[in-house]
Amino acid sequence: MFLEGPNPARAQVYLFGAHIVSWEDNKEQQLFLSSKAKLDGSKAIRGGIPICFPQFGNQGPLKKNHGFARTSVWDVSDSKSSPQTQNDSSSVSVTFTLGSTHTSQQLWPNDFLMEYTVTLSPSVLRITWGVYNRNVSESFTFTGALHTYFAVPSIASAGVTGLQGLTYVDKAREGKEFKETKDVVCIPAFVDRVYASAPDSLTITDTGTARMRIEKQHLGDAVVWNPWIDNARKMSDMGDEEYLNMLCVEAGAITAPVTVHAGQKWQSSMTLSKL
Ligand code: TA6
Repeated sequence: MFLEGPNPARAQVYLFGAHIVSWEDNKEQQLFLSSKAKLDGSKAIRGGIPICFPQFGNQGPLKKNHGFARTSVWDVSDSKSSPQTQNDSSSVSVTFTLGSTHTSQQLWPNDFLMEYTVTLSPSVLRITWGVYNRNVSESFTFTGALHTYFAVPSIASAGVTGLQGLTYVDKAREGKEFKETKDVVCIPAFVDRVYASAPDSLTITDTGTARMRIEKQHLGDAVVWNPWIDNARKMSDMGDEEYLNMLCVEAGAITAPVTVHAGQKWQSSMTLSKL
Protein backbone atom coordinates (compact mmCIF):
# COMPACT_ATOMS: atom_id res chain seq x y z
CA MET A 1 0.00 0.00 0.00
CA PHE A 2 1.03 3.59 -0.57
CA LEU A 3 0.95 6.52 1.83
CA GLU A 4 0.58 9.66 -0.27
CA GLY A 5 1.77 12.49 1.89
CA PRO A 6 2.07 16.23 1.43
CA ASN A 7 4.75 18.13 -0.44
CA PRO A 8 4.99 15.49 -2.30
CA ALA A 9 6.00 12.65 -0.10
CA ARG A 10 5.07 9.04 -0.51
CA ALA A 11 5.90 5.77 1.13
CA GLN A 12 5.16 2.20 0.16
CA VAL A 13 4.49 -0.43 2.78
CA TYR A 14 3.98 -4.15 2.24
CA LEU A 15 1.60 -5.98 4.55
CA PHE A 16 4.29 -8.66 4.49
CA GLY A 17 6.37 -7.60 7.47
CA ALA A 18 4.59 -4.19 7.66
CA HIS A 19 7.67 -3.51 5.62
CA ILE A 20 8.34 0.03 4.47
CA VAL A 21 10.10 -0.50 1.16
CA SER A 22 10.12 3.08 -0.11
CA TRP A 23 10.09 6.61 1.29
CA GLU A 24 10.27 9.37 -1.29
CA ASP A 25 10.57 12.95 -0.13
CA ASN A 26 10.34 15.51 -2.86
CA LYS A 27 10.66 12.59 -5.29
CA GLU A 28 14.06 11.62 -3.78
CA GLN A 29 14.29 8.05 -2.48
CA GLN A 30 15.56 7.97 1.10
CA LEU A 31 15.70 4.21 1.62
CA PHE A 32 17.72 1.48 -0.08
CA LEU A 33 15.88 -1.46 -1.61
CA SER A 34 17.92 -4.09 -3.37
CA SER A 35 17.10 -4.59 -7.03
CA LYS A 36 17.18 -8.30 -6.17
CA ALA A 37 14.92 -8.08 -3.14
CA LYS A 38 12.29 -10.82 -2.99
CA LEU A 39 8.89 -9.09 -2.90
CA ASP A 40 6.77 -12.26 -3.21
CA GLY A 41 6.71 -13.18 0.46
CA SER A 42 9.21 -15.97 0.00
CA LYS A 43 11.79 -14.34 2.27
CA ALA A 44 12.48 -11.15 4.20
CA ILE A 45 12.72 -8.10 1.96
CA ARG A 46 16.29 -6.89 1.46
CA GLY A 47 16.10 -3.18 2.13
CA GLY A 48 13.64 -0.60 3.46
CA ILE A 49 12.83 -1.02 7.15
CA PRO A 50 12.59 -4.65 8.30
CA ILE A 51 11.13 -5.14 11.79
CA CYS A 52 13.31 -7.47 13.86
CA PHE A 53 11.17 -9.19 16.52
CA PRO A 54 11.05 -11.11 18.88
CA GLN A 55 14.80 -11.26 18.53
CA PHE A 56 17.60 -9.32 16.93
CA GLY A 57 19.92 -11.51 14.89
CA ASN A 58 20.40 -14.81 16.69
CA GLN A 59 19.96 -13.23 20.10
CA GLY A 60 17.06 -15.36 21.18
CA PRO A 61 15.48 -18.83 21.05
CA LEU A 62 14.46 -18.74 17.39
CA LYS A 63 16.50 -20.26 14.59
CA LYS A 64 15.20 -17.54 12.27
CA ASN A 65 17.62 -14.60 12.09
CA HIS A 66 15.85 -11.45 13.31
CA GLY A 67 12.69 -13.34 14.28
CA PHE A 68 9.38 -13.75 12.46
CA ALA A 69 7.77 -10.26 12.43
CA ARG A 70 9.40 -9.28 9.13
CA THR A 71 8.11 -12.42 7.40
CA SER A 72 4.58 -12.33 8.82
CA VAL A 73 1.56 -10.79 7.09
CA TRP A 74 0.28 -7.86 9.15
CA ASP A 75 -3.17 -6.26 9.15
CA VAL A 76 -4.08 -2.61 8.64
CA SER A 77 -6.03 -1.40 11.64
CA ASP A 78 -6.29 2.33 11.02
CA SER A 79 -5.35 5.09 8.62
CA LYS A 80 -5.84 8.83 8.81
CA SER A 81 -4.72 12.09 7.32
CA SER A 82 -4.32 15.22 9.39
CA PRO A 83 -4.65 18.62 7.71
CA GLN A 84 -2.03 21.28 8.27
CA THR A 85 -2.50 23.11 11.54
CA GLN A 86 -0.95 26.33 12.85
CA ASN A 87 1.75 24.40 14.73
CA ASP A 88 2.07 21.28 12.64
CA SER A 89 2.42 20.27 9.01
CA SER A 90 -0.09 17.97 7.37
CA SER A 91 0.50 14.24 7.67
CA VAL A 92 -0.86 10.84 6.74
CA SER A 93 -0.56 7.73 8.87
CA VAL A 94 -1.39 4.06 8.77
CA THR A 95 -1.37 1.59 11.66
CA PHE A 96 -0.46 -2.05 11.16
CA THR A 97 -1.05 -4.82 13.67
CA LEU A 98 0.36 -8.29 14.21
CA GLY A 99 -1.03 -10.61 16.83
CA SER A 100 0.34 -13.93 18.00
CA THR A 101 -0.95 -16.98 16.15
CA HIS A 102 -0.84 -20.72 16.70
CA THR A 103 2.20 -20.75 14.40
CA SER A 104 4.01 -17.95 16.20
CA GLN A 105 3.29 -19.56 19.54
CA GLN A 106 4.98 -22.74 18.34
CA LEU A 107 8.09 -20.63 17.80
CA TRP A 108 7.73 -18.21 20.69
CA PRO A 109 5.14 -19.28 23.30
CA ASN A 110 3.61 -15.90 24.09
CA ASP A 111 0.35 -14.10 23.36
CA PHE A 112 1.26 -10.65 22.03
CA LEU A 113 -0.16 -7.86 19.92
CA MET A 114 2.05 -5.39 18.06
CA GLU A 115 0.92 -2.01 16.76
CA TYR A 116 3.12 -0.25 14.22
CA THR A 117 2.14 3.22 13.02
CA VAL A 118 3.85 4.89 10.09
CA THR A 119 3.33 8.64 9.78
CA LEU A 120 4.48 10.64 6.78
CA SER A 121 4.85 14.43 6.87
CA PRO A 122 7.08 16.82 4.92
CA SER A 123 10.67 15.54 5.16
CA VAL A 124 9.77 13.30 8.11
CA LEU A 125 8.91 9.61 8.44
CA ARG A 126 7.89 8.65 11.97
CA ILE A 127 7.31 5.18 13.33
CA THR A 128 5.74 4.27 16.63
CA TRP A 129 5.99 0.61 17.63
CA GLY A 130 4.16 -0.95 20.55
CA VAL A 131 4.32 -4.49 21.92
CA TYR A 132 1.47 -5.58 24.21
CA ASN A 133 1.79 -8.67 26.40
CA ARG A 134 -1.56 -10.52 26.30
CA ASN A 135 -0.34 -13.45 28.38
CA VAL A 136 -2.57 -14.28 31.34
CA SER A 137 0.27 -13.98 33.81
CA GLU A 138 3.64 -14.66 32.19
CA SER A 139 5.94 -11.75 31.33
CA PHE A 140 8.06 -12.09 28.20
CA THR A 141 11.42 -10.76 27.10
CA PHE A 142 12.44 -9.86 23.55
CA THR A 143 15.12 -8.07 21.57
CA GLY A 144 14.35 -6.19 18.40
CA ALA A 145 15.26 -3.41 16.00
CA LEU A 146 14.08 -1.26 13.13
CA HIS A 147 16.67 -2.47 10.65
CA THR A 148 16.69 0.59 8.42
CA TYR A 149 18.54 0.51 5.09
CA PHE A 150 19.35 4.11 4.12
CA ALA A 151 20.15 5.08 0.57
CA VAL A 152 23.48 6.94 0.44
CA PRO A 153 25.11 8.68 -2.55
CA SER A 154 28.31 6.72 -1.89
CA ILE A 155 29.43 4.55 1.02
CA ALA A 156 32.88 6.10 0.54
CA SER A 157 31.63 9.50 1.66
CA ALA A 158 29.03 8.35 4.17
CA GLY A 159 29.40 8.75 7.93
CA VAL A 160 27.46 8.45 11.17
CA THR A 161 27.82 10.97 13.98
CA GLY A 162 26.78 10.64 17.61
CA LEU A 163 28.58 7.40 18.41
CA GLN A 164 31.88 8.70 19.77
CA GLY A 165 32.81 7.30 23.17
CA LEU A 166 30.38 4.39 22.99
CA THR A 167 31.30 0.76 23.46
CA TYR A 168 30.42 -1.50 20.55
CA VAL A 169 30.49 -5.19 19.74
CA ASP A 170 32.24 -5.65 16.41
CA LYS A 171 30.99 -8.69 14.49
CA ALA A 172 33.63 -7.96 11.87
CA ARG A 173 36.31 -8.58 14.51
CA GLU A 174 35.17 -11.80 16.20
CA GLY A 175 32.49 -10.04 18.23
CA LYS A 176 35.08 -8.32 20.41
CA GLU A 177 34.23 -5.10 22.27
CA PHE A 178 35.80 -1.78 21.30
CA LYS A 179 35.34 1.87 22.17
CA GLU A 180 34.37 4.31 19.42
CA THR A 181 36.97 7.03 19.16
CA LYS A 182 35.70 8.79 16.05
CA ASP A 183 33.21 11.65 15.95
CA VAL A 184 32.30 10.59 12.42
CA VAL A 185 32.14 6.82 11.93
CA CYS A 186 33.09 6.08 8.32
CA ILE A 187 32.65 2.82 6.41
CA PRO A 188 35.92 1.81 4.76
CA ALA A 189 35.12 -1.93 4.66
CA PHE A 190 32.70 -4.55 6.08
CA VAL A 191 31.14 -3.02 9.20
CA ASP A 192 28.76 -4.82 11.57
CA ARG A 193 28.63 -3.14 14.97
CA VAL A 194 26.16 -2.97 17.84
CA TYR A 195 26.68 0.26 19.78
CA ALA A 196 25.28 -0.02 23.30
CA SER A 197 23.29 2.80 24.92
CA ALA A 198 23.52 5.07 21.89
CA PRO A 199 22.21 8.65 22.07
CA ASP A 200 18.62 9.09 20.98
CA SER A 201 19.72 11.35 18.15
CA LEU A 202 22.14 10.20 15.45
CA THR A 203 22.97 11.71 12.08
CA ILE A 204 23.98 10.25 8.76
CA THR A 205 26.34 12.50 6.83
CA ASP A 206 27.62 12.66 3.28
CA THR A 207 31.06 14.25 2.78
CA GLY A 208 30.61 15.75 6.22
CA THR A 209 27.21 17.31 5.54
CA ALA A 210 24.28 16.09 7.63
CA ARG A 211 21.64 14.46 5.45
CA MET A 212 19.40 12.37 7.72
CA ARG A 213 18.60 12.62 11.41
CA ILE A 214 17.52 9.55 13.33
CA GLU A 215 15.71 10.15 16.62
CA LYS A 216 14.73 7.14 18.69
CA GLN A 217 12.91 6.49 21.95
CA HIS A 218 13.16 3.32 24.06
CA LEU A 219 15.43 1.77 21.46
CA GLY A 220 18.67 2.07 23.38
CA ASP A 221 21.18 0.69 20.91
CA ALA A 222 22.33 1.48 17.40
CA VAL A 223 23.58 -0.99 14.80
CA VAL A 224 25.80 0.13 11.93
CA TRP A 225 26.07 -2.38 9.10
CA ASN A 226 27.41 -2.50 5.60
CA PRO A 227 28.08 -6.00 4.23
CA TRP A 228 30.78 -4.87 1.81
CA ILE A 229 31.52 -6.76 -1.37
CA ASP A 230 32.35 -10.26 -0.11
CA ASN A 231 29.18 -10.59 1.95
CA ALA A 232 27.11 -8.83 -0.70
CA ARG A 233 28.25 -11.46 -3.21
CA LYS A 234 27.01 -14.20 -0.87
CA MET A 235 23.50 -12.71 -0.66
CA SER A 236 21.27 -13.83 -3.54
CA ASP A 237 18.94 -10.90 -2.83
CA MET A 238 21.57 -8.19 -3.06
CA GLY A 239 23.54 -6.99 -6.08
CA ASP A 240 27.31 -7.36 -5.80
CA GLU A 241 27.87 -3.60 -6.06
CA GLU A 242 24.81 -2.43 -4.15
CA TYR A 243 26.74 -2.13 -0.90
CA LEU A 244 28.23 1.04 -2.40
CA ASN A 245 24.94 2.90 -2.03
CA MET A 246 23.46 1.67 1.21
CA LEU A 247 24.08 1.97 4.92
CA CYS A 248 22.12 0.36 7.73
CA VAL A 249 21.79 2.42 10.88
CA GLU A 250 19.35 0.53 13.08
CA ALA A 251 17.61 1.64 16.25
CA GLY A 252 17.22 -1.38 18.47
CA ALA A 253 16.68 -2.87 21.90
CA ILE A 254 19.49 -5.42 21.73
CA THR A 255 22.03 -5.25 24.56
CA ALA A 256 19.28 -4.69 27.13
CA PRO A 257 16.43 -7.10 26.27
CA VAL A 258 12.94 -5.72 26.92
CA THR A 259 10.75 -7.41 29.52
CA VAL A 260 6.99 -6.77 29.27
CA HIS A 261 4.77 -7.96 32.10
CA ALA A 262 1.40 -9.57 31.41
CA GLY A 263 -1.15 -6.91 30.55
CA GLN A 264 1.55 -4.29 30.00
CA LYS A 265 2.78 -2.58 26.84
CA TRP A 266 6.17 -1.44 25.61
CA GLN A 267 6.20 1.60 23.35
CA SER A 268 9.00 2.92 21.20
CA SER A 269 9.46 5.35 18.33
CA MET A 270 11.83 6.33 15.57
CA THR A 271 11.67 9.61 13.68
CA LEU A 272 13.64 10.02 10.45
CA SER A 273 14.14 13.58 9.26
CA LYS A 274 15.53 14.38 5.82
CA LEU A 275 17.83 17.33 6.37
O1 TA6 B 1 21.96 -5.65 11.41
C1 TA6 B 1 23.10 -6.28 10.96
C2 TA6 B 1 22.83 -7.78 10.82
O2 TA6 B 1 22.53 -8.36 12.06
C3 TA6 B 1 24.05 -8.41 10.16
O3 TA6 B 1 24.76 -9.23 11.06
C4 TA6 B 1 23.45 -9.18 9.00
O4 TA6 B 1 23.09 -10.49 9.40
C5 TA6 B 1 22.24 -8.31 8.67
O5 TA6 B 1 21.70 -7.99 9.95
C6 TA6 B 1 21.25 -8.87 7.70
O6 TA6 B 1 20.61 -9.98 8.23
P1 TA6 B 1 19.55 -10.75 7.25
O7 TA6 B 1 18.98 -11.87 8.07
O8 TA6 B 1 18.51 -9.74 6.84
O9 TA6 B 1 20.36 -11.20 6.06
